[in-house]
Amino acid sequence: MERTLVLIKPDGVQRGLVGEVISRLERRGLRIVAAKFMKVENKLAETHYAIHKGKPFYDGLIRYITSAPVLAMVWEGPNAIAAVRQTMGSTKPTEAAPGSVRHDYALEVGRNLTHASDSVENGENEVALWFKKLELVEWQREIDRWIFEK
Ligand code: IDP
Ligand code: MG
Repeated sequence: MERTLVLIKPDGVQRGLVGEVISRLERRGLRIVAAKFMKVENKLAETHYAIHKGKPFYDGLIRYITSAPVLAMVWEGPNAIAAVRQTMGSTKPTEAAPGSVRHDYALEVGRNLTHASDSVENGENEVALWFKKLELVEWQREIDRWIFEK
């Protein structure tokens, strides 16, 4: 079962979109594994976004993600990486598919509300970066067999 790190970034929290984003992931059928509301330290932000270091938007990105609390979560399910990226929409809100979170609620790439892991490998690494093993909850739902084929 794939796992993905989802962040509701500071703009999503400030705009009161936490419930909306969680609701969309729940309705999609994904299963929540972990959640924590937190202020992001500079060091965590820099590690998480290390791949973007040196890019023109990097400093602004670090300021953005550390500017106010975020809700960090882990979600799982078959094809969770692709499913959550699709639910969030393309990085640039004006290129995001209609019906996606970024299409429906955002305008600018630098205020695009959420993060979601972009590959299985990055998902595993990001989950390990943001959460301790004991914070990850293994559980089943009665309805799982009506959502997960296997
Ligand atoms: P992703 O969040 O869809 O995976 P990435 O390309 O990994 O997108 O970029 C990470 C984050 O950096 C984006 O979500 C966005 O917040 C920010 N970002 C990316 N490109 C730009 C830009 O051109 N200007 C400002 N911020 C950007
Ligand atoms: Mg990314």
